[in-house]
Amino acid sequence: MDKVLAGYGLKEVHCAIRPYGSGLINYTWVICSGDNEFILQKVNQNVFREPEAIAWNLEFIDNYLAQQNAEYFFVSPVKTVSGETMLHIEGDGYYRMFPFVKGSHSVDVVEEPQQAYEAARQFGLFTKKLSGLNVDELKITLPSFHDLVLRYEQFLEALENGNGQRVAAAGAVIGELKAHSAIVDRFREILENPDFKRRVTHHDTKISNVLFDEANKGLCVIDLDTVMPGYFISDVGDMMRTYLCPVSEEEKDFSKITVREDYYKAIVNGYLEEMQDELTPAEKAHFFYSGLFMIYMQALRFLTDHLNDDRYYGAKYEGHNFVRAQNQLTLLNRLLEKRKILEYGIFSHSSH
Ligand code: GN1
Ligand code: MG
Repeated sequence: MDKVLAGYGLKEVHCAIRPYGSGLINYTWVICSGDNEFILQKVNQNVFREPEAIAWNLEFIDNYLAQQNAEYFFVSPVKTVSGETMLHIEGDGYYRMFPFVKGSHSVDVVEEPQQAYEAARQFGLFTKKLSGLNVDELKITLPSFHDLVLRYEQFLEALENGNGQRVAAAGAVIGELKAHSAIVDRFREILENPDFKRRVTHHDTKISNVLFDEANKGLCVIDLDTVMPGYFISDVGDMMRTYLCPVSEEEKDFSKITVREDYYKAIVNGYLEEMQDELTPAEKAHFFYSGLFMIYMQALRFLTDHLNDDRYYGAKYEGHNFVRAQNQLTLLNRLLEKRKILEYGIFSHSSH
C-alpha cells in the first residue's frame, strides 16, 4: 500500500485506509488523508486484460465532456505524481483513484422508487451527454461482456465440459434456462436491427454506482471501467435486475423474490426523462425486454460459473453460484408473470 499511495504523492502513515463496497470483481478502498478522501481501486486483471483501455476511455470521455458539456458533473480520476490516469506497479498491478465527492453519499440497497428514478435519470443523462461522441473510438475494456449469444454458448460449453457432478445435479435448472432461450433469439434480432443504436453504455448500473447529494438527488455516476459501446438494454436491464426486487441476488429464500411495479415505473420514467428524444421507437418498445435480457444473462453467467467450479465469481460457500443462478431464474419468472401489466399495461412506453 505504501508504494501505491506514494504513486499518488500520499504517505501511508498519514492515511486511514478501509475496504469499501461489495463488488465482486475489483478491490476497493477508501483512503482518508487529512481532509481529503479518495476511492482507490485495484483492477482485477483476470477480468480486465487490458487495464490501459480503461484509462484511455476515462481520459477520452473526460476530454470530450470538458469541451462539449463542461457543465456535466464528471468525477475525473486523480492523476499519479507522474501525471498518469492509472498507476501501474510492476509485478503487482494497476490502480486508479478518484476523489470522494464532498457532500455525496451512495446507497447499497434501493429503498424507495424515487432513488430508482434518480439513478435511472443519471444513467440516462450519462449516455445522453456522450451521444455526440463516436462510440467506435472507445476501447473495448471487456470484449463481448454483454453478448448474450456468447453467454449462451458458454453455458452450453459448460454443460459439455464442466464439472459433471454439478451438471447432473443442476438438471432441472438447466432445463428451465434452456426453455427461456427465446430471449437469446430476440437479442440476435436486435443485433441485426439498425434502429438499435450502439451508445456509450455504463454496463454496471447497480445503485451503489450512483452518487446522491444531501437532498437525495442524483449527482453523477461512478465506476466507469465497463463504459464502452453497447445497447441501452444493458443499462436499463441491469437497473431492473437490481432495483425491482426487494432482495438481492444473494438471497437464498426465493419466496422473498418479487417484482415491484412502482420501481419499474420509476426506472422507465427516470431513464426517459433524459433519453426520451434519443431512443428510437424500436428501442422504446424494448424496456420490458431489457429486464429479461439482463436477468437471464446473469442467471446464465452464475450457473455457467457454478458448472465451471466457480472460477470467475468465486464462492463463499458450497453451491453459492448455484443459489445465485436460481435466485435470478426466480426473478426472471416473477418478471415474466407481470409481462401484461408492465409491457402492455399502464406503464407501457412501447409501440405495441
Ligand atoms: C460483477 O464487481 P461487480 O459486482 O460490480 C460483474 C457484473 C455482474 C455482477 C453481479 C466485470 O460486478 O457483470 O452483474 O458482478 N462484473 C464483471 O453481481 O463481470
Ligand atoms: Mg463494477
